[in-house]
Amino acid sequence: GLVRKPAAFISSISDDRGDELKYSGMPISEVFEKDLGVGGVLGLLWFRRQLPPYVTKFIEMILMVTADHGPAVAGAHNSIVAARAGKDLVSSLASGLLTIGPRFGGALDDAAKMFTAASDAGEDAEEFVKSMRKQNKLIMGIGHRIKSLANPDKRVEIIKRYALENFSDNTILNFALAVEQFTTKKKANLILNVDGCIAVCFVDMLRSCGAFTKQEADEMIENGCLNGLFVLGRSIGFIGHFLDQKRLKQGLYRHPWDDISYLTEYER
Ligand code: Q5B
Repeated sequence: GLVRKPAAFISSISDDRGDELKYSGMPISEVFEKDLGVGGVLGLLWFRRQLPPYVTKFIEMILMVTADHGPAVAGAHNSIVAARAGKDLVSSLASGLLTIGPRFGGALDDAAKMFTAASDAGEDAEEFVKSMRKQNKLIMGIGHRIKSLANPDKRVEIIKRYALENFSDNTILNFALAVEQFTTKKKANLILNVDGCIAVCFVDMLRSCGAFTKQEADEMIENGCLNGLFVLGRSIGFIGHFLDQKRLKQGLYRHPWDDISYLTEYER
C-alpha cells in the first residue's frame, strides 16, 4: 500500500498550495472582499480567527501608536547609527529591533502577566506596589523617561479611552490605573506607560471579546504576542529612520569624545 512519509513540520496559519493563498483557511480574495485590513490579517495569522471589527481596529491603533517615538529612543538610535555605518535596510532594522527588551518596548508581556496575576489573585493595588518594592522588583509597564503626570503620554490616553469606551470589561486596566495612583505618589514619572497600557487593555480585550476562552487568552500572553505587537509597530519607524538617513545622505556617525566620561585610570 501507500507509505506516507511523516511530515517534517506542522503549520496551521497559512497555505499557498491551491489556486489561492489562504490565511487561516480564508482565501486572500475574501480577506479583501471583507475589507479585513491589517488588523484582520494579524487576527488570522497570529490568533487563527476572524476577530470583530472593534478588535481589529484596536490592533491597528496599537500599531499606529507604537510606530515611532522619535530618533532619540534606543532602537531608533541604533537603526540610525547602523544606517550611517552604511548597513542595509534589514541590518539597520535588526539593529534597532535588538534593543527591544525589558526597559525599552519589550515590557508588554511581563506587564500583562504581572498585572493580570495580581488582579486575578484579588490583590489590593497598594499591597501589590509594596510587595513589589519589598521584592526589589520593577513593575513592568510602569515608568517613563520623559512622560509623567505633568507631561502625559497622548498614546496612553488614546488606547485607554478606546478600551474604556469599547470593551465590555476593563478589570485589568482598572487595576493598573489603581497601581499608577500609588507609584506616581513616589515619583511623577512612574505612570502607566505605553507598554503597560497596551498590555492590560489587550488582556481585557482577549478575555471579554468572546473570541477566546480564558485558557486561550492566557496561552497567547504566555507565548509573547504582546511584545510582538510592539516589535511589529516599531518596525515601521525603524525602517522610516533607515530611509530618512539614506535620503539625508548622512555619513558615518562617531560619538563626540566630550560626551563620554573616560574612566580609564587604573587603581595604583
Ligand atoms: N522605578 C522605563 O526609568 C524606565 C519603576 C520603579 C517600580 C517601576 C523604568 C522601567 C519598567 C519597564 C517598562 C517600558 C527604564 C517603558 C518604552 C517605549 C517608549 C520609550 C521612550 C517608546 C524609566 C528611578 C526610581 C528608582 C526605581 C523607580 C522606576 N521604574 N519602581 N516600578 N517600573 N520601567 N519599560 O526614569 O528609589 O530612586 O531607586 O524600567 O515598563 O520603552 O519613549 O523613551 O515608545 O519608544 O530611568 O515609550 O521606569 O528611572 O530606573 O532611574 O528609576 O524609580 O526603582 O527608585 P528611569 P530609574 P529609587 S515605555
